[in-house]
Amino acid sequence: MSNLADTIVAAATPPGTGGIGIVRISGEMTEAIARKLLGSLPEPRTATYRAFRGADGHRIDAGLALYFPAPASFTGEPVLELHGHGGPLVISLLVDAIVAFGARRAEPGEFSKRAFLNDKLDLVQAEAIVDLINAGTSQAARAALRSLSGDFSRAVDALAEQVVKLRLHVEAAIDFPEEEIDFLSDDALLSRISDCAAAFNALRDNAAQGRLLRDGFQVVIVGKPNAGKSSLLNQLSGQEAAIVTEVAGTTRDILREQIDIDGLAVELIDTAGLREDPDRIEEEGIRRAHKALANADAVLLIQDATDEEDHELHEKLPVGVPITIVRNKVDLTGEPPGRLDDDTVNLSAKTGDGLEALRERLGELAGYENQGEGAFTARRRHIEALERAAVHFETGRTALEETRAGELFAEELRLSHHALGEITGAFTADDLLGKIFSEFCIGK
Ligand SMILES: Nc1nc2c(ncn2[C@@H]2O[C@H](COP(=O)(O)OP(=O)(O)OP(=O)(O)O)[C@@H](O)[C@H]2O)c(=O)[nH]1
Ligand SMILES: [Mg+2]
Repeated sequence: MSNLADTIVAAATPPGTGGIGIVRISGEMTEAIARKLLGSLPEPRTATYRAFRGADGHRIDAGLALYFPAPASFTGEPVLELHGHGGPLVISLLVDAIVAFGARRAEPGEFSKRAFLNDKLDLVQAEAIVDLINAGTSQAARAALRSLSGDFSRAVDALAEQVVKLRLHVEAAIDFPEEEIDFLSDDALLSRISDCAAAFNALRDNAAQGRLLRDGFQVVIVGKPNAGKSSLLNQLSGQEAAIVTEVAGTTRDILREQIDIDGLAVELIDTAGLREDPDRIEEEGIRRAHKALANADAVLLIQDATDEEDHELHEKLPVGVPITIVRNKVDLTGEPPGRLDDDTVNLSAKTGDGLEALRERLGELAGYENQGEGAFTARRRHIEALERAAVHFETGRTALEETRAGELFAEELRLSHHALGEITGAFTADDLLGKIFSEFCIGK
């Protein structure tokens, strides 16, 4: 991404109309631009009502100006916020005028990237801004806020420090080769190793929960035509989201509805009924159903309890994803609704009987425990780095046990520490930074 020396500008409020529209400027030229645009520099951190004027002195808008001198600003650079009227045209005219005064239009995530480069935020915190904005449940929002305030980063840093101390311990021992050392009889070392292993496990568990909170849990509903997939989607979501008819092959496209199970965002995906010899449109629907299956965290296989032959689909489903069999229409067969065994639920999508058992099953499958105040959000990127760090740690530990020599262990600990540093951005390659921030919106 581009030069830090540039002064950047973007609308900070979303496109469209609103009572207030905010334009944000950051960089070295901010003061000079403020003088031209507002006539003079406003008092720092004080809302000041001003006219916003273009290069030829004409008024573009008027509103509140807020000036934050460096380094006490979001980006760590001089920042000016202009709170004007929230119309797309007036905002774009204001941005044009600021560009004419010498600023450049910001790229996606560029304000947050500068905050990161100026040590205002670490990477986890920068990502948490996006997670907070996009949070789908109140729990996810609170967890994102906890990541933003540094809870996750502190946990990662604490683990990294344990790894470093362990490495220093090992290296100190290697540095005195004249003393015959047996690492495996060094009790202090062994207890450090097991503390470290426990800390890895605890953080991995928390981060996995954090990722669930952020990304939600995808549940794909499949089954033969007319089994009652769309009826189930409607019942679970409490809305008439999907069309339900007695015609086999009603649903042809993918339908998504989000529900909340104990604070976890669960995305339900209704699909076209799977069968041989479909028509052209249905064929495309079935192709999409298979695609949705490939990304599923769990599958609900809906069977019509009144139809004895409805059983052969099971073998065609992807392996490695938990499948729950939902025997629907028990209002017609007279079977009792509820859990039959671990992965079979009897219910009626028409009356709603047995639905609670299915919700309970979904909660179990997600493996989500509502941790209340302790939770923070995490991303796939964090989980992957954490896994790599844990693998280095375990590889080193095994090497130590097998060779009784510390060198390999020390090297693996160095790599483990490095992987942990990628999470918060202590060690991060430029291309990764570019990738992370380009996923942000412009103005963030
Ligand atoms: N009695 C009874 N009828 C049901 C139940 N669930 C669904 N039905 C009926 O079964 C028919 C098909 O339901 P849908 O929900 O459209 O089934 P689907 O699996 O989405 O069907 P396609 O989209 O065609 O693949 C409709 O007439 C529903 O009213 C149930 O639990 N009991
Ligand atoms: Mg349907």
